Amino acid sequence: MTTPFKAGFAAVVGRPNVGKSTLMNELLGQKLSITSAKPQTTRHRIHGIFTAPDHQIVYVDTPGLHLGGDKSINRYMNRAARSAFSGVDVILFVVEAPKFTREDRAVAQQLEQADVPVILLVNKIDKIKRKADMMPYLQMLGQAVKFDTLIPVSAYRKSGLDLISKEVLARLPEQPAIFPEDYITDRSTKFLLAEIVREKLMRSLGEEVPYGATVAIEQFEMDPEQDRWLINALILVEREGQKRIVIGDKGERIKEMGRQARMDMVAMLEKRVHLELWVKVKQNWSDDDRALASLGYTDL
Ligand SMILES: Nc1nc2c(ncn2[C@@H]2O[C@H](COP(=O)(O)OP(=O)(O)O)[C@@H](O)[C@H]2O)c(=O)[nH]1
Ligand SMILES: [Mg+2]
Repeated sequence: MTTPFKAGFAAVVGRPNVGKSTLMNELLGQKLSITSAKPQTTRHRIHGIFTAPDHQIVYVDTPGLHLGGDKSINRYMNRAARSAFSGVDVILFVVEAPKFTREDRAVAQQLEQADVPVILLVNKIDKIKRKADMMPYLQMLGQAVKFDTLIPVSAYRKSGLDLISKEVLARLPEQPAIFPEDYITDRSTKFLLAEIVREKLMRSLGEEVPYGATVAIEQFEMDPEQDRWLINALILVEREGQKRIVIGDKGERIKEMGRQARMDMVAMLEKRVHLELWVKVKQNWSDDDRALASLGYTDL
């Protein structure tokens, strides 16, 4: 007798910077969602699809739920995160050991209303040097969070990942695959390319600029003569000063970002890539609903 096929959605939620995107990429065994040490790197909801012979798990990575910040983009990100609470089969609530901040508590409170099981993932346990320090932390979490099961994990060490998929699978309904088996995401290649450039921006720039910057892919076509992709990416910033910072001294910074982005694009497209980066000032794009929509910040 063959086992029945199981499929469903698992939302990955939590405050910014706890490692949601890193975890999803590790669970997929593929880099799909961009990550950086800066909070609010993930701005959109993105599906990561994992298909096995007898099941399909659709992970839903979300922007971190955050307090403060009242621009259109903050509202957009919180909306995108909250919308993942419903219409899923299980919620993976990620926190980072040994912390539990005001923002974590706010997420925990929102999840009390969730009508699907919550699996609490305690990530970054590689940072805990003494095992004894974990006990009081886990006890505190037991008081503060309503969850079905708790799994300590480390995305860095790839520990606990098997247990996550096992626990998710146990909570998925029997039904056919939701997406065709060769799908890895619900997002377009163009979207993923823009995200790659945005990751390099987030990683390479100082505190101020990243939140004022976004990326649009203006050209993405095959150059048949050279057998390579031609990609033009436009980096939008909010002020002249930011443009100078992005470009860097003698264009060094943008050159280095372009080099790193191109390498990721080659890995993703499995073909040679010619990438050009441009920087343009567009004031207030992050607090302008119309500008956001034209840049792809539309609710799904
Ligand atoms: N030490 C440690 N750092 C991690 C781990 N997982 C993620 N990080 C780091 O935490 C930061 C935030 O990760 P990211 O996935 O972008 O967080 P997100 O905002 O929740 O999606 C990045 O610098 C990651 O490299 C982990 O297991 N251990
Ligand atoms: Mg993220």
